[in-house]
Amino acid sequence: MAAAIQTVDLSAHTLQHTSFSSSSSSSSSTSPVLAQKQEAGEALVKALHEKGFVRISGHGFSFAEIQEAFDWSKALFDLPLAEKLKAPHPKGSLPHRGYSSLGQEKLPDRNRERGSQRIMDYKESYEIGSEEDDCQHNIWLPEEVLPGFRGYTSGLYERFADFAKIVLEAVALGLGLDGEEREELMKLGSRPHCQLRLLHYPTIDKDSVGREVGGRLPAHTDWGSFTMLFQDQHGGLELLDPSSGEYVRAEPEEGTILLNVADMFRRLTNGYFNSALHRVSIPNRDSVHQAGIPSRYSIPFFVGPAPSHTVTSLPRLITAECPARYDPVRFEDYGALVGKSHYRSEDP
Ligand SMILES: O=C(O)CCC(=O)C(=O)O
Repeated sequence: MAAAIQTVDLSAHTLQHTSFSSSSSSSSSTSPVLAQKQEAGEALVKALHEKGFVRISGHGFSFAEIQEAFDWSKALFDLPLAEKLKAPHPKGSLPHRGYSSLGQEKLPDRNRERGSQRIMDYKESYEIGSEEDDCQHNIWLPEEVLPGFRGYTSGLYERFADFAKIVLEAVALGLGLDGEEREELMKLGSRPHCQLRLLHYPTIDKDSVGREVGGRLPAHTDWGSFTMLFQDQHGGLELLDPSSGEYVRAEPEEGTILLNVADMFRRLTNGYFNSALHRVSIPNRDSVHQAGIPSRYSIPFFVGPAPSHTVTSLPRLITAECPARYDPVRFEDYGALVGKSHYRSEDP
């Protein structure tokens, strides 16, 4: 396994969150806060270019907030299946909302072993969007099934959305963007069109490890702009390091959010940012305790542009050494193409 994942501290951005544009930054050389923001923005850009993933500290989420989010997630997945199915994700890929039971979503494995019959996608999930989303409406459990869940998770969505904007501002600063190019970058995070996901990977008993179940989530890239993730203390997430060609284990680290680049960010930057291939794996059977592999919870927030937005590479990143690599793409067309292969549209 390759080196540890770099951490970038964004506290200068979160503590002093002001509307900032580099065109109005004449005082940046004299203000220590602006200098810190610039430094953090550049460090973030460097990590997203070299690796496509990074840990973020100074994000402003308290330990208690993160714990509360996991408590709600556990309360949800502890419900009997029949209750969870009162908010069913539809059979097709859209709307990408509500509860998906084990095996309902199947990501095609980008690193698939030929002929393998093993389950590589072993999880249940609940997808939540903005209450303001005009394209996909939420699918909620009846309030009495889990009182407070809707209110809590809607608030969590907004909390993540606030932070997503801060991340984009930091990236804009790090890339030295202003004017229209900065606006194009900011459009990669459309507040009502992101997605909060609660994920639960159930316990895997020792006998099934490697025989029936080969992994928890197959290797894939995300199709939005970028993803921010909290995970519990049970690891398993791995990201491909493009420099070494090896997977890096994203060991849980308290107080940090893991951020990975997704396909729209790669396209906007003409491939300057690496869209991170990642997976959730399981250890070899020999190293697994008799009780099996414990269940795992994670909470990703997928940041994306408005569905109608067309993502075009920034002119400054199209050069003689790096000619245009991607055609402009409407986000909903791209998402529909990718999403179709993830969800079965028929009953099993
Ligand atoms: O659970 C994780 O750590 C990763 C989740 C993920 O990659 C996804 O939901 O696309």
